[in-house]
Amino acid sequence: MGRSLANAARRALRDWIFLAAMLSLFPAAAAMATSRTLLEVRERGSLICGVNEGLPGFSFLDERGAWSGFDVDFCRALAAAIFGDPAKVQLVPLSADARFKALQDGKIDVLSRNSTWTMSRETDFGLSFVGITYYDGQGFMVPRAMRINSALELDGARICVQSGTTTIDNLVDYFASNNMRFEPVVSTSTDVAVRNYDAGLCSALTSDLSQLYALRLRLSKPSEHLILPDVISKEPLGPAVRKDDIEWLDIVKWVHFAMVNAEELGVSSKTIAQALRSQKPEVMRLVGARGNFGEQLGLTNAWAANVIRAVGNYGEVYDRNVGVKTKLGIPRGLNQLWNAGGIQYAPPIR
Ligand SMILES: N[C@@H](CCC(=O)N[C@@H](CS)C(=O)NCC(=O)O)C(=O)O
Repeated sequence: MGRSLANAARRALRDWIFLAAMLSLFPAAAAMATSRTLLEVRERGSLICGVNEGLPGFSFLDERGAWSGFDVDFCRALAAAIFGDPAKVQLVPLSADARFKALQDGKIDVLSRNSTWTMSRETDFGLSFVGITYYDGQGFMVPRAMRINSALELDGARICVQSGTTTIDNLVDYFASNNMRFEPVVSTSTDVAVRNYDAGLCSALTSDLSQLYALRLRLSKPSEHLILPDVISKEPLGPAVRKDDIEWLDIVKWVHFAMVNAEELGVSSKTIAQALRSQKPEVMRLVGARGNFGEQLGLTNAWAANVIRAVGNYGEVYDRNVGVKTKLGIPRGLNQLWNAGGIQYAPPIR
């Protein structure tokens, strides 16, 4: 009897100590949830974002030294979410071969460079893709003079392609599965691939379709080249981060989702002032008028409003950089919102 009482007392004491420890630890645990990368970025005063060395519409440096593009805008959106200022970003141009190692080695905080999400890129380099900002697929460009209508007519062709890409692997698979042969003309940079193709060294240039639209603009006679209708792969493009900082992954992921949700809710850089006065619960949560979603990420509650004011919602970024009114002229297609015929779909902020 005496012993069971003593045991009960011991158990009660143990439970009490456990509870007290939990209660005292909990706020500390919440504070510890702050991303290490975020702390470094704040300390440094700018975000370091890896981008393409030069791909019109996605990441492009003009003669006046100004960067523009869909991927560059994502870097700016992230800077706006963190600092309230889209200019607090250093862009680091990276080749296809160098990009994942640069991220793994901590040379950049995030990679936003027309990169396809594949399993081995995550497992080999210790990375996580944050989402799919652009649904793409691989295609072929050929001179119109060849008078072909399908990639299946390319048996035996010389094909210009870039190393360090999913493109080259898909090319091998596609020709093998269709019992066709090809001769690869491999370059380590797009510049060389385009120059080789323009000089007539290959009958076709293969790349992600979005990139073919961009690269066609660089040819001496763009209108003389045709992008074939075949789409031979899935190329889900998106930003990537290192796997060892899940709180950072959350920040980058929710910036993308906030931009997609903003478009769905009709909140844009032009309507953000009205949105801040909105009484719609979903809009209020997005712009920080209800809840503390930004603080939960280690940011301020104005995080998404700052992104939308500075860079715009997903549709604005698409239209400005690659949409039908730009030189690239790429229809929204799969990148239309899910409720408008596409597959861009973001989890709710709630
Ligand atoms: N999405 C594919 C292809 C990405 C890629 O790097 N494409 C080349 C061909 S256009 C490119 O952007 N090159 C630009 C460069 O290396 O500067 C991947 O992630 O592997």
